[in-house]
Amino acid sequence: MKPADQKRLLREMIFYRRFEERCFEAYMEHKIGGFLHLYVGQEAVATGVLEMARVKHDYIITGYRDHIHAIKTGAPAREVMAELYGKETGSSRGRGGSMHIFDPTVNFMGGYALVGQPFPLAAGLALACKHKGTDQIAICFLGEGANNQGTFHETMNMASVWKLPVLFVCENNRYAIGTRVDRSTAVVDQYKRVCGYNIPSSQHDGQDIEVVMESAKKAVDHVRGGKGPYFIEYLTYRYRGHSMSDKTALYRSKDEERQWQERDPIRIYDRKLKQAGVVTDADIKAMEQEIDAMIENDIVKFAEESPAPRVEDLNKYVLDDNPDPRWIGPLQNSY
Ligand SMILES: Cc1ncc(C[n+]2csc(CCOP(=O)(O)OP(=O)(O)O)c2C)c(N)n1
Repeated sequence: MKPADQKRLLREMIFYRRFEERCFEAYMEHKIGGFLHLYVGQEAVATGVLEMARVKHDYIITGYRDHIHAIKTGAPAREVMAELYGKETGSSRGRGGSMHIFDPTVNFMGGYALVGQPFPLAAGLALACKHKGTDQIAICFLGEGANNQGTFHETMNMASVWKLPVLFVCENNRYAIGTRVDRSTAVVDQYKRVCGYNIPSSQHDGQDIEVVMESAKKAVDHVRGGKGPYFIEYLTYRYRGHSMSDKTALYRSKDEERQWQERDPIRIYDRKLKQAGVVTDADIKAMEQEIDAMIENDIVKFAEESPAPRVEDLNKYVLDDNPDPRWIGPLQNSY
């Protein structure tokens, strides 16, 4: 990879971290309401996998921890922030909030609150790609907790039988809300769970973006090459609680948190890039300052100054005869 691309990826991960931390602050200021699940600590997974996808071409879908997946797919960050603020300019016109970011103009098919819901939707998107005969694939990101849903098993079976072009990315951050994986799941290594469906799979370090990219490339090539689904598991960790209603995370030890923070994805990568002479401490400092200014003066400002949806528009976008004009083109072309 060229040094300019390495630098760009480091910058992206720093941006995603700062974006999420700024969301935390806005929530504490009561600017953002409802649910908010932050992605801090897991940045290398979405960044690395989607770097290997063809974004805006492939279909991307995920659960409620979705802001960064949407942005990396190409949804404008200011629209994602405006969505969190519940504003009319948001990705879902302020109707969805944090868990329902949706932007079909870039083939980002959501953001879903129900655990396991995206599995069959991803299979459906992959089936559409297969019928259309394009080289598009569907990529479905979900946590390890979702793998205990019935939809997981139903989807794995059909995806395998029909050899669908779908990549399942399991972000194993060890906890489903407050339940550690070994307390809920008989087979702790998630990648082993799809053997019964004859789906090839592998498990990797999710904190080192280079490892993520290398493994994701092989998985994407497999799926795009017409060989059917692939299931890839990344071992990762969320630093914050499950959501804003879980501020203390008392179900895990401080020691464990510290050990994972020592394997911080941004630190791992910036150390590598510094050793390779690609960036200096001064470059990183400058990046952070530029990012913070952009988040404040562009992204947050846009969200704060945007109008709220009007009460008169309560029914807008609810019925089929009144769709959002922004979405008609992309959706019609899709199906
Ligand atoms: C169908 C359904 N059941 C239960 C819940 C409540 N719930 C929300 S998040 C969650 C845990 C999911 O954990 P995981 O899939 O590992 O994702 P993570 O939060 O770790 O990213 C549960 C049980 C839900 N949203 N939907």
